[in-house]
Amino acid sequence: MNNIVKIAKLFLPNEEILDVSPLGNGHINTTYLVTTNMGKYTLQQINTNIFTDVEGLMSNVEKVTHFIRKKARECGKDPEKCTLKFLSTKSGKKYAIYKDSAYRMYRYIDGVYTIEKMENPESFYHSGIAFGEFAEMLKDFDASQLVETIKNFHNTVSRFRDFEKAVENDAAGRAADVFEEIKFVKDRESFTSLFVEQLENGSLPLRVTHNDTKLNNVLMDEKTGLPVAVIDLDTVMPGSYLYDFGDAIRFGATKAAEDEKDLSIVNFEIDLFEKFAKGYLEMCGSSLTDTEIEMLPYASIMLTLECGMRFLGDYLNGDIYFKIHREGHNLDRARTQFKLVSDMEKNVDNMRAVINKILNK
Ligand code: ADP
Ligand code: GN1
Ligand code: MG
Repeated sequence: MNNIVKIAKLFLPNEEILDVSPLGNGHINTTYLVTTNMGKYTLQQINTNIFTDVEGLMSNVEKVTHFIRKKARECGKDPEKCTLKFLSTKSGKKYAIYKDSAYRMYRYIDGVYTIEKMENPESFYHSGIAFGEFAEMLKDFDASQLVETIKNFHNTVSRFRDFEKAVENDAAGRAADVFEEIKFVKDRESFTSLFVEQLENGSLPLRVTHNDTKLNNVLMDEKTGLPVAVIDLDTVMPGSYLYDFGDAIRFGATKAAEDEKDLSIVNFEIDLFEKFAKGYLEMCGSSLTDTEIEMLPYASIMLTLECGMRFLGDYLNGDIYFKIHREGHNLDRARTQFKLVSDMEKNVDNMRAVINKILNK
């Protein structure tokens, strides 16, 4: 922790660091809560194996948070609380390099909590509102200002190719033991091109999207349970509303944790789907095209399948991307995703009926 104190000082030269403790449960960055004599801050080590262009990344999040603050002011919201506010170092940069690693610091938003597992359905409705509002706020953001922080992030065709390579290379010697799971993905190859083709031929529009709409990327107010801010903005880039909708459903439309080992309790729940869809569509439904609306049930399946193949691919590669906390962690995660995909495939009509009900169609 000594190094962390030194790094914190690069952003806070005039404050006394009283405490540093680990924060949150993200799979990518390493996050700390820093308490000083003047206030609280979040210090993050950026995972530069994944985000190789730190300059481009920080320029993206600066532009996006600046834009959100402006929008918040326009509609009478507290601009200091509704998004991340990054601190500068002495040299005026929004990040610091220390021993080959990149760090950034932002103001800690106090009085909030994040949800790691769906327990209260109402909070899923509220996260729908948060991500729907986020989409609506960024509707007129000029996408050409953003660099692509991770190439082909939700390109499921390229994700499938990466998966095939992981199977072929079998770097950790694990492929033979997960034959069933590999087959599950391979059986769905033709499905993986559905959105890629529609984006290419223009039947789906390109939007500015969050791209990582996991429930724990929304800060909730401790007192009211209402959403305060959407965080983890590293993957904000041109994308599709279907990515944000599908990824949120993937994580929240089940009461089971993403890494639950007992698959008998991993079930897709249509009532939870309805909660998120209602919040999301109340905020941005009028901006969606007919094709986007028609594709929402498939978005749930696509993003869940994509995440499952990323987890399984990482397991095969020897756990080099997602942080793991136990042996077989990525395999457990992949299995929950595949169980949800199977459930969702049986629920396409039900999902469609829910969407139509919400939109009064
Ligand atoms: P990762 O990319 O690793 O998921 P995040 O930016 O999502 O990184 O941060 C990880 C976790 O840290 C979040 O899920 C949240 O619980 C917590 N966290 C991050 N920023 C804040 C903040 N400003 N206020 C309160 N909690 C935060
Ligand atoms: C990662 O950073 P975090 O934990 O919010 C990942 C997402 C996955 C998610 C699965 C940059 O999200 O794409 O859907 O894990 N983020 C990145 O839980 O790869
Ligand atoms: Mg996160």
